Amino acid sequence: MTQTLPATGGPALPQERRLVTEVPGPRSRELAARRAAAVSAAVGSSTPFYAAAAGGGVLVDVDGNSFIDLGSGIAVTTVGNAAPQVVEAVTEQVARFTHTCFMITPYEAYVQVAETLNELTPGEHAKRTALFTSGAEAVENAVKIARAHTGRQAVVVFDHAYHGRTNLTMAMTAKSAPYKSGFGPFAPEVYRAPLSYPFRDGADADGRPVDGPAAARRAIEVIEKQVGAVNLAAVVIEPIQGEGGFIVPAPGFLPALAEWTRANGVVLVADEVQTGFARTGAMFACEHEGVVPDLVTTAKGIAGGLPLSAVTGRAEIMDAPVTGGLGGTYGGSAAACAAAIGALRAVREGDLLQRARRIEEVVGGRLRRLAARDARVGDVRGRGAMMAAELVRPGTREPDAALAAAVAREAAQRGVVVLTCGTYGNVLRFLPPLVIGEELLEEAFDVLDEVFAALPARAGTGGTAGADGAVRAAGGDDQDVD
Ligand code: PLZ
Repeated sequence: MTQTLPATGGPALPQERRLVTEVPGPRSRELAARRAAAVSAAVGSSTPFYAAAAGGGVLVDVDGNSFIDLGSGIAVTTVGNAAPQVVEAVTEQVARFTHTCFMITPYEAYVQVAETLNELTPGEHAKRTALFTSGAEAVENAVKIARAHTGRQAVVVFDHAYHGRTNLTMAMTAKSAPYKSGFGPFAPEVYRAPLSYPFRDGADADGRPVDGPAAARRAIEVIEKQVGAVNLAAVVIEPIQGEGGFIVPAPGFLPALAEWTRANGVVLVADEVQTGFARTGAMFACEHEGVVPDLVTTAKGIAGGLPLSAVTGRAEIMDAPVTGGLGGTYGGSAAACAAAIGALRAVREGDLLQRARRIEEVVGGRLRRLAARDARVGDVRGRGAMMAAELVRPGTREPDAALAAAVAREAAQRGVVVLTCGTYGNVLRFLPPLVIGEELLEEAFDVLDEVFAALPARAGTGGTAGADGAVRAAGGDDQDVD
């Protein structure tokens, strides 16, 4: 059955869950067949349906089904899809000019975005910003800048880290399949330290719980013994890990690391690509612990869906590379900069920091209630509109990736888009657009409750499905859409 499609996206779309065909419907199946013949099989997708329009808290597919969106295109459409402020700013910009290349003929929007990020990122010191296109590119450039500033080469990253898919960032990303497997050799001088992962840290050799400061001591010991501060340009960390499983380090972990990097002249880079720009209920996740990084990488949410990324940080570090050393044809493109200016307007006009905090209450409450009656939910964590449930075999901490994949698949069948993540592929993550209506959000969790009730306790807990799912992972998570 075909439906008339809405002419535009944005918040004007009816804010409802509506299934008018099976999922995927006939038009999506047609597109899937064309895709199979045209698109590399190495590019995955999490949902089996094709998008036609999106806005507010919904995604509408080409068959007229309307899904509640708890993924925001992996934490990108924070201000809502096709947000009016973004659409207006981009439309106005592309009608004036589409491209000059900032490295050839500069323009005001780039400067304005830099000024804004300098003002918004943590710390009162003098700052500078450079703009790029993708999150991975921002991380690569942060490393280049830190190396130029320190004259050192080594980079420390953490267990479960995700920093991208380019050559340097593959080396920095922890998980092999699907991100790295078969793609080596990887960039040298990247070292991995243990993270603080409260759900899995347990106790130390003396039986004491590994709290934040203890986890930081453990990491610093590895860094000092295996790398040495004199060789170390940068420590790069996601203040809340994204793809690795929405891991919130124990309190005190980040501040202790920050103190150590400061004392040792090492550049602390906060990778806020996923956590940044209002997502966690603060403009940047570092703020929750009062940590002031030397450099911050941003992307995703900052431009309301257009490709833009940035490195922002201490002026003396940012100015260290030779002039012409940073850049790119599209870095800070005019349309993306206009979108970023619109997205920031949307955050302010919609009081979206407050919305993110409210979403934490609603989603956290729903997940804790689910965990209280279903032992397969081992841990509930996150901040703001970046919440997660880690799934395990009841009574253990053994990851249940197959269950996470089954929940996401079944939720999509019922009209709710839920993403998975985690090194073990067993984490459900919730990243709704901050503009989602509260009733719609509650409805999504009613559906999730139904899904958990419908999946018998033993379903999806068998054998190797988890690892298999990971190998065939789609963009950004371990869902298996077959
Ligand atoms: N740093 C913290 O979360 C992107 C992409 C997942 P790009 N994460 C989602 C996938 O399967 O590709 C991300 C991130 C953090 C860097 C990146 C990289 O950002 O814009 O995807 O390059």
